[in-house]
Amino acid sequence: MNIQKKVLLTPSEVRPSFSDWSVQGVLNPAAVRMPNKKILLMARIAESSVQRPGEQLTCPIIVSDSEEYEMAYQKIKKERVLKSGVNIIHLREGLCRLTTISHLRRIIVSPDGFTVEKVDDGPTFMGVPGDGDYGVEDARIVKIGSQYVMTYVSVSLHEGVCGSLAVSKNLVDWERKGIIFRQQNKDVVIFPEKIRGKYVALHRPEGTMNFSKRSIWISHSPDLIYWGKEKSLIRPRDNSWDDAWTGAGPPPIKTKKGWLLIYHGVKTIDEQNIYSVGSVLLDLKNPEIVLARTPTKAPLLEPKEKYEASGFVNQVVFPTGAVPTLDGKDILLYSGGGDKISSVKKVPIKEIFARMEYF
Ligand code: MAN
Repeated sequence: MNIQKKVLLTPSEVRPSFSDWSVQGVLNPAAVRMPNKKILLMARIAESSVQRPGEQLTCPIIVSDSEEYEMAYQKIKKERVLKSGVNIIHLREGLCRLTTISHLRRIIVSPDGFTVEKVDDGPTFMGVPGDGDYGVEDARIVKIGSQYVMTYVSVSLHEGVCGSLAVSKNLVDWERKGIIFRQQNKDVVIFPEKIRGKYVALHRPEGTMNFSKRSIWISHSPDLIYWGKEKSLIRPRDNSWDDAWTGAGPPPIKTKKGWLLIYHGVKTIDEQNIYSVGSVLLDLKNPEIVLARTPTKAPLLEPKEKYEASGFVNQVVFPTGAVPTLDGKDILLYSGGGDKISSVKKVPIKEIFARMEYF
């Protein structure tokens, strides 16, 4: 597929929150078109604090719920570490800790979607105790009526990994509404309008007692806060690029043919997780009906660019924002690459439809 693509931001272009911290990733940006036609991204900035060799690990934890970004440092003795990965540390007592802490930062992009015009100097939206003590990650933004609705992953001391919600009228001031999908849950996206009188979301329970593989679920709500009437909808498929687990990408886009959802699917080869991208088409009136899906034989996009094949985490293309171009012919797909950079790809909508298998 011949598509226009570009790395939008790399860690060195983002100022760390504290002078002795370093930015490891500017990744997984939410994207929404603003009234002035420019595009706003809310990217996840993953940072690490300085580790002093020989000492115990220090793990930052947010301790202030004011607008100050105030940290304490939990000290973890090396003997407590069972297994330490690039982005996560498993402790002997069964708990885990992250090697980075993330906040969300606002970035303004030109109307054509390809030029970064401004990056905020410091955190725009960060965790607070109980809502991301260990950070906030992987936002998605959707406009519902006159309100912007942001879903994100909150990683908290007592609540673990949850799907949380904040709303805004102006994309500057956000009102926190708290956890909407309790632990363990990620990749929450909300449809841009009510369907049959209810708000509809897709989300991905992580599970702890796993009887099934992790998949994308559908859920309904009268008010965006209380969710129910749930079921698993878009599941991993055997012998496919998405055979390990699936998770929603950006919020679904309304098209004449149905709701277009771009999602990520993972395949694990020799302990290496490979994050690729596919799409499904859901019925406009009843999104529980899947009309079409990218076939099992090949994804729509694979992590084949250099900045996706190797990064902070290798083999990852992870779309989180999708904005139609002004002429409506293409989708500007904003993704994280290798858990390190943010990229944009201009994908013709026709191509996405042509590459799906219709049921
Ligand atoms: C996984 C990865 C990390 C993320 C944690 C917590 O380990 O997705 O990037 O920080 O989960 O959400």
